[in-house]
Amino acid sequence: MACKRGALIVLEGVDKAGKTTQCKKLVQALEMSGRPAEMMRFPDRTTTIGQLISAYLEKKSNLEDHTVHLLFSANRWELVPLMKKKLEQGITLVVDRYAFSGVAFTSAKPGFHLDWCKNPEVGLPKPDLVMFLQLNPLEAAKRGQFGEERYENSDFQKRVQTRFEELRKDTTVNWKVIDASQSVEDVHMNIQDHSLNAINKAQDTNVGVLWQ
Ligand code: FDM
Repeated sequence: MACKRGALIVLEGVDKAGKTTQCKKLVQALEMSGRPAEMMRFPDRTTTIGQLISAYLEKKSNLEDHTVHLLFSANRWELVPLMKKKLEQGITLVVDRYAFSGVAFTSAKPGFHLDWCKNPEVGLPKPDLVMFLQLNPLEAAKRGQFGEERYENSDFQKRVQTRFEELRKDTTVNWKVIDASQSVEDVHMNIQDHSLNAINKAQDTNVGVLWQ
């Protein structure tokens, strides 16, 4: 490796847990401390595949459930070359949702098994750290109503939460659970600590391979 690689850091969590706010704050803090960092989010709605997904989420189109699962996965795969390049350049990537959302959301639908859902994600770059922003449904409700997009209802979100719990049992992934009911600043400090650790550890290792 010519320079020390960046770390792949993922934030996952239920709706209203503050993932996007925290991703932005983390990138800002890393940059301020002289560590190159960029934010990414999945789905990335800017690509051709991402636009299909976006129309589906906005309920402007309907897609068969297996098909949309594979599109979400393809949307990650199409960005892998760019992600690898940036990591090699020493840029830390802070990612808002990743394969874990992919598996948790689809497997919350009737008739979907976790293993089938994981399959297309096998081989993706493995995050050095996955932080799960934990917020109970009552706290989440206090933060406002659900929006109008697909999946934004409490019954479905509860099933998604259960699937995330299942995924967090996997010790091959470096999960950290963050109490998202704390203040934005306290959550940020917590996230920053874990991230600095992961960045230091990642520097001298190769990027791992997810679920393989
Ligand atoms: N989602 C997100 C999936 O169903 N599969 C995936 O692979 C990913 C990354 O899409 F409801 C769902 C999760 C959420 C929606 O919303 C994306 P945001 O607000 O853009 O994160």
